[in-house]
Amino acid sequence: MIERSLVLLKPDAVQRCFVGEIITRFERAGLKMVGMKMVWVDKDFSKEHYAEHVEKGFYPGLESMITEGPVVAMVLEGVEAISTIRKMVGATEPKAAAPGTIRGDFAHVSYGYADQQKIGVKNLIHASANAEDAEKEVALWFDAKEMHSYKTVHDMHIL
Ligand code: IDP
Ligand code: MG
Repeated sequence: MIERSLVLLKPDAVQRCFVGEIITRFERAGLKMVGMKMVWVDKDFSKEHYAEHVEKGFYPGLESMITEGPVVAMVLEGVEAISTIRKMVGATEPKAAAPGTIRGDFAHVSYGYADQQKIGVKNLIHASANAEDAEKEVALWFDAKEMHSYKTVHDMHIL
């Protein structure tokens, strides 16, 4: 039941200096960081990561948004981590994201606004949607040697 998920703190999160606050939420929940690095995504890599969206109308704005500055990429590990992290992240549209979620607490914009501005909706964070995506995304972003197994103090109490 221990899962790994790819989490990206998108350029808006990095530029708004919320990296620490967001990582703290995952640390407090006892999720373990098993990989982490800063990456400036180019257009080709964006098309690989967002392959399912490339043909959609909002893709050009999404590509500009994800390539406009570096992201912090992480692999987080924990019990049923994929769905737990998605719950902590909240709904895709910040306007709809519940208070207490990362997107609901740190943003408020709507799809309508993002589409009018022709930008991807700035919602701070990406997290793998399901086990199949997590496996693909972790392999796309991280080499095996960039990931680490170690014990945290949480392991004793949470697992
Ligand atoms: P997710 O990030 O919650 O998994 P997806 O539907 O996979 O959401 O969309 C990927 C990203 O594309 C979103 O996080 C958001 O930044 C952007 N996006 C999705 N739908 C729209 C839209 O309708 N307008 C503008 N940007 C969008
Ligand atoms: Mg998605």
